[in-house]
Order: sequence, then C-alpha cells, then structure tokens
Amino acid sequence: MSLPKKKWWKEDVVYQIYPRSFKDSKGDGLGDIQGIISKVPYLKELGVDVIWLSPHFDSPNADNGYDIRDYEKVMEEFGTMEDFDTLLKDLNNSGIKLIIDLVVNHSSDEHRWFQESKKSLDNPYRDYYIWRSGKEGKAPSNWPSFFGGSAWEYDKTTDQYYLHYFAKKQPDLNWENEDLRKEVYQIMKFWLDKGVSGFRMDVIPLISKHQDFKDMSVAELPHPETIYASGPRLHEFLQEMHAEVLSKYDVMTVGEAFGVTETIMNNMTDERRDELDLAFIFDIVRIGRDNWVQNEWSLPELKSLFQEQNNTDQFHWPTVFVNNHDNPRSVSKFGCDDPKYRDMSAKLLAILTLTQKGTPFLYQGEELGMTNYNFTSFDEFDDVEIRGNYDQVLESGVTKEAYLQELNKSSRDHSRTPMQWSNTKQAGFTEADKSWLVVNPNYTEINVEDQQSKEQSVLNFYKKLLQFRKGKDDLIYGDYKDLDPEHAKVFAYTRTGVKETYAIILNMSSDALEFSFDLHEHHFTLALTIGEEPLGTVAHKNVKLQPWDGHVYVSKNKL
Ligand code: TEU
Repeated sequence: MSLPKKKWWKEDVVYQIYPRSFKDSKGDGLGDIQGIISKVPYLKELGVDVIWLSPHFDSPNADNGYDIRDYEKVMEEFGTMEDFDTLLKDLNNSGIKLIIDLVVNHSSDEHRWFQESKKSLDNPYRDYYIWRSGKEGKAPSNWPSFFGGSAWEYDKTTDQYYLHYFAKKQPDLNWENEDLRKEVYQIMKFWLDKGVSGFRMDVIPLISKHQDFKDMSVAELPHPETIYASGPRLHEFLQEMHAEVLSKYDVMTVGEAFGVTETIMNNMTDERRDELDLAFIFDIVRIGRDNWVQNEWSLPELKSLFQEQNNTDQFHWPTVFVNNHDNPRSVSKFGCDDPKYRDMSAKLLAILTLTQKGTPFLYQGEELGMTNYNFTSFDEFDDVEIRGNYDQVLESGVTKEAYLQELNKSSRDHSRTPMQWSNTKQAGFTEADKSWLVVNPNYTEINVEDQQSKEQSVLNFYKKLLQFRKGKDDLIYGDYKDLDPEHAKVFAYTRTGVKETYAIILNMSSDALEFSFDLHEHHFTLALTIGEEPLGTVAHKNVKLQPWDGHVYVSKNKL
C-alpha cells in the first residue's frame, strides 16, 4: 500500500492559545505575550509542535481581537512587537513553530481604511468595504448578522449602508477590490517574513460575496452562512493568494470552513488546486447544535461524521479537534464531567484526537481536562454573540431561564475562562483580584501544578500520548476503518499503515463492558491504556473495558 504524501503539517500537533485567557504577566487580569513567553518551557515539555495564536493584533476588542484595527501592530494590552519577536524566537528555539490568525473577511470599524471609507462616496478607500444604498428607506437586503439584527448598518455621512456579517464594529472587506487584496497579501508577507509558519484563516469562505445581495428566503434565513460561504470568486481569490504569497514560503494554512458545502470544502483543500492545506469543519465539534441550542446526539452519528472525514482521496487531509475558542469544553460535551469519570473521559478524548486520521488541534486547558463553567447569570458572560442576540432570542418567546440553561451547554465563553495553572488565587492566571472572565472554581481540583506532580494525571497522559504518536508514520498516515459503526457505546477503529496496524478501542460510556474483537487472531498487543491493564502481550480474546477506558493495540502487518 502507499501512504499519503508526507508533509510536516500532517504530522505535527497544533496547540491553540487564546492569549486573553492564557497567562497574565502584568497583573491587569488579561493574558499577554510575556505571559505566553513564561510558559514556553511548559509547551515544550507538553510536546506540541505548532502554536496557533488567536488574534494578537491592535484591536478595540468588540470581539476579543477578531476585529482588527491595525494588522501590523500588536494589541497594546498584550504587549509590543518586541514581545512578539521574542515569543517567536523562544518558540523556535524550543523546536515549536508559530502560526497566527488571519482575520481578513472583516476589519474593525476603527481601522484607518474604514475611517477613510466612510468619509465620502469618492474617498479612495470607499471601495475597500461594501456600501449600498437602502431600498425604500430600509436596508439593501434582509441579510442577518450572526451577532443579531441586520447585516447592514446605516451611516448618515453618505446616506448608505455597509455590510457586516458579524458585529457592526466588524465591517466586511470588499475582496472585489484589487488594491484591498494586495494590502492583505502585503500583511501576510509582513508576518511570514518575520518567520511565522502559516495562518489559521478566520471565516475564509465568506470573503467572496454574491454581488446581487438578493433577499434570502424564509427557509434560508436561519442559516445565512450557507449563502455567505458560497460566493462565486472564493476559489479564484484563494488561488491568487497562493500564487502571490503562500507558494513562496514553506507554511501551513488552515481555513475556518464555516458554512461551506462538501464540494467547496473539497475544492478548497485539494492538494492539486493550490488553495489551502487544511480546513476546520464544525460537524463534529457542533454535533447536535442548532445555533445556540444543543440537542441530543448519539455515538453512531458521531462516528458517521468521522467516517465522512475519511471518505476522501489521497489529495485531501482532514483536521481533528473537539475544542476551540468558539465551542464549549469537550469533556463536558463528549466526555463526562462528573468528577468520578472526568479524568478518564478527558484521557479518552486525548486518544480520540491524537489517533484519528488528520492533523490534531488541541486547545489550551484541554490537556488538563478543563470543563464548562456553570454560568448563573447573564452578567457573567462576555461574548458579543450572546449580548448581540439576547433581545432577539427573548423576543422570540424563549424565557431568560431557558436561554441561560441552553447557553450553559453551548456558550463560547466556556472555553474562554482563564487557563488553570495552580491552586492559588485566580488559578495562578493573574495577580489581579479580578480576571477579565470568571475563573472556573474547579481550579482547586483541575490545575497544571497539581497535575504535574501526579503521575496518573490527564496532563501526563497527554505528554505520554504525544510522545507515543511522534514519528509513527503508520499511525499518522494509515488507513482508517471503523470496526463497529452502529455500537452505541464503543468507538473502535483501526489505522493500517505499511508495517503496522493500530486498533483503538474506546468505551464512551459510564458502563463497564466487553467489546468483541478477536485480539488473538490479529496478534494485537496492548501498547497504551487509560486503565491499569499490563502493556504487552494480550491474554484475552475480547476487549474488557472499564467506564471511559480506552486501549491502543498494535500488531505487525503480514507482509
Ligand atoms: O468564528 C466564526 C464561526 O464559525 C462561529 O463560531 C461564529 O463565531 C458564531 O458562532 C456563529 O454563530 C470566527 C472566530 O473563530 C470567532 O471567534 C469570531 O467571533 C468570528 O469568526 C468573527 O471573526
């Protein structure tokens, strides 16, 4: 058999840092770059290969940095350009690469371009954004914003509306304008020339707009992303970006593929088309979600989504992740946050993320098994998405209590509570009495310092697994086969490479059980386990699993 083409970004494990919540060095309650620098040894010891840094650019923070005022300046609260350069150098010296967030579907309304653009109809920057006249005193179309209300905002200076898919402080950039595109490519080169190893591209499929701005139908309105992510020039723009910038550097790119169809996704990441390397799709992490509502989901459904990721050819490579800054904590959603099984289930999710086929993306705190926070009032949320949608949701007849209950399952703020470093005040995140977002009180039980001292901790399990994965081409590139797609409790699959086959058997339930799989026949030996079974030769025919237990077996292929 032949394995997919080798690339460093298929083998590396990425760790996402949300700088606001990682580590505060100044005592102002906000994370910063010096804070990250102080934790480079921690990241090195953990064993991750690439850091993805969420936006660190100058921003008025309408959406925590996803609204950029100056693309070539560091956010003052986070530090200086010198701090950034030091971080990059320290990471590289530790053998870790750095990728940064490219947020170019929109900028901040405080960006110099927008300040100019709104001044007059003939301002040279007018066309950097999307301006249209209203229709009969109303917005140009019925397009909604993800953060509540219309996607059009009226500006009286020129008596026109500008488009914003997200908050009104995040006006959409006009990619039809060639000068704007050149500016973006120049910004990318600025950071690449400093030595960053690539970009995570925020809502990248949204950059090409349907130029007719036609009203959406009633059926289309609840999911505007499908319309927004199907613009006619997306592939053309990405190919241009590749030719102008990316082709000149050895980098990785991962596009946030919000709203795309399978065809767009496949084209966007087809190795032969020179667009992007990787994409995040949200089917897995958002299983059961409908906007802010979290419905029930089943394990066979989850497995079918992983199967779909594997139904591609050798020209595509998936990403694997169960956490990020826009989603609740994976232990609370996919695992079990009951303290009895919390650690076991966090370790199980580690195995799942690091043995599926695709580039794994971990998110800060995942390596500790951090959980959702129990929000008890709306004042505790920071998220612009909740604040923007609040009135609309309540007007639709949902009670405040019901909304709060649902957000406790679905809110983005769960993942944004500060990193839990120690058992001291504010979890060792900040010296300040108050952090920008509440610290989860379970920091007394879940924190780095404690887990470093305990051999059996989630953190040490991640370290072990990350070491285990390194250099194992057959595990990384091997073929994927789901052994029992219909099993309601066990997720079992094999990864078959050139010389070895791995069998991964995960009990995603709180029941002890036995999974029938003939280990003898396949000469499997136990290579790694969450539980206490001795590693090495397998004595049993079937696999006995404690609640939330997971086993990784290996066998030599018959050549
Ligand atoms: O997210 C876009 C996205 O996919 C959604 O998570 C979105 O935030 C929302 O849930 C839709 O209802 C990206 C960033 O990751 C996010 O943090 C930003 O807020 C957003 O774009 C705007 O830049």
